[in-house]
Amino acid sequence: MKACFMGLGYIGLPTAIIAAKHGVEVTGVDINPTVVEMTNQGHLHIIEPGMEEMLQDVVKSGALKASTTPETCDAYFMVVPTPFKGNHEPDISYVEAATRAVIPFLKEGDLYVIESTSPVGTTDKMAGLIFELRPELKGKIFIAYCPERVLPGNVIYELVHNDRVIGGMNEQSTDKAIEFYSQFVQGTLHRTNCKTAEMCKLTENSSRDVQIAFANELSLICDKAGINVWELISLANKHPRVNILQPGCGVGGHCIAVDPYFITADFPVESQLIAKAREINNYKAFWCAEKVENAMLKFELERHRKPCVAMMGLAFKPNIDDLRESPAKYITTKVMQSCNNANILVVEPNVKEHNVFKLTDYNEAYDKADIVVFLTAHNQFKTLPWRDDKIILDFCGIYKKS
Ligand code: SAJ
Repeated sequence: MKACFMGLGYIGLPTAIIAAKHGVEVTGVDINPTVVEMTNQGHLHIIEPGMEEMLQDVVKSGALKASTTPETCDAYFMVVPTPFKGNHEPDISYVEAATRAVIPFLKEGDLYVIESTSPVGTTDKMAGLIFELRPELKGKIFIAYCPERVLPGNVIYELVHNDRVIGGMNEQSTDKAIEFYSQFVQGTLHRTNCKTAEMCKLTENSSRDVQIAFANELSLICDKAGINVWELISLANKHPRVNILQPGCGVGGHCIAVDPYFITADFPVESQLIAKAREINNYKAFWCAEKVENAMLKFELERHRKPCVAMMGLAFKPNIDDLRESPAKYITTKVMQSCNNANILVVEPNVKEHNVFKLTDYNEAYDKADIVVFLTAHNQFKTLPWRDDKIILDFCGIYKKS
């Protein structure tokens, strides 16, 4: 079995590696020549614990090779990004480009799978494109949608052990895709059609976004009411049927802050709650920035000097180095702009250097700052003792009980 993975990013590369490890002959394709070169040299261009050793194994054994162009295989997987455009409309141009690139190689009996998070109807659209250009393949190839569900940082485990949803264009396509994934997935493979599988991925991430929005809304209410939101949530969660998530400084990353828009763009009238959740989670970041700016103003009025402010964390969630769509980065930028960058110490212990922010060690920043703003709940920050001589704005629950 020869498989071609179109896209060697955070999902495509690990999946290609795991498939290669399980006996599939894999060609990994990426438009970025640096990614291709690094992969062929056994260097991982993404950060994922344990993955580089696996990459080296499969490159050495010849089970995986990378290229900037596809080649003839038996199965083709589209694992490219689906960002959104300025107006929050999904942009499926990468999926389309990847599909166009493999169309000339398709032959009878092949499997074509989309893994990229996609708006409902994308698989049908791509099938239309394939059969428009290769009408002789109608009814002769297998087409399915199979979204990934892995959590960055835990990819090796989750790629193998998570259940997956597999939606074929017809029963035979679902069978064929299940046959492929069974080679390395130990979780249950659940059958459905492609539209349901597409919507399932969007539903999973929208569900989490809505639940976080509820926690963030509670945090705004509690701030006004003078209630510790962390204590409140922990008490409410003692109810056997209540399970509230944690508030933070907003929702970031390339999945939960993006995917709900794929529903709201296509179903604007029906998706009221999903759209509102996006608004609340975006607003939370704006609200945090305003809180910091107000605290700085108050400090200056009371003490007749400008405060030194430590912005603790830039990553979009704890204990990672990923800054994509990060609310912490947005808040830090907004606060820095409000004071012409004066006296702001930026801290991100998981990143060595940044081309925009000058980074300061977290102990040093905590020590120097008059106002300390906790944006991301990194483990390192939890070791810092509470200090009464500082103004602490804890947006991510470092000191849940204080
Ligand atoms: N967050 C909160 N409060 C919480 C939990 C998360 O504010 O209680 C924030 C985080 O700080 C972060 C954002 O939400 O800014 C998203 O983080 P996350 O850990 O919830 O999710 P991601 O984006 O790393 O990964 C998600 C996962 N989806 C679900 O949990 C439903 C993952 O399984 C998916 O594979 C991934 O999206 C994806 O690729 O779609």
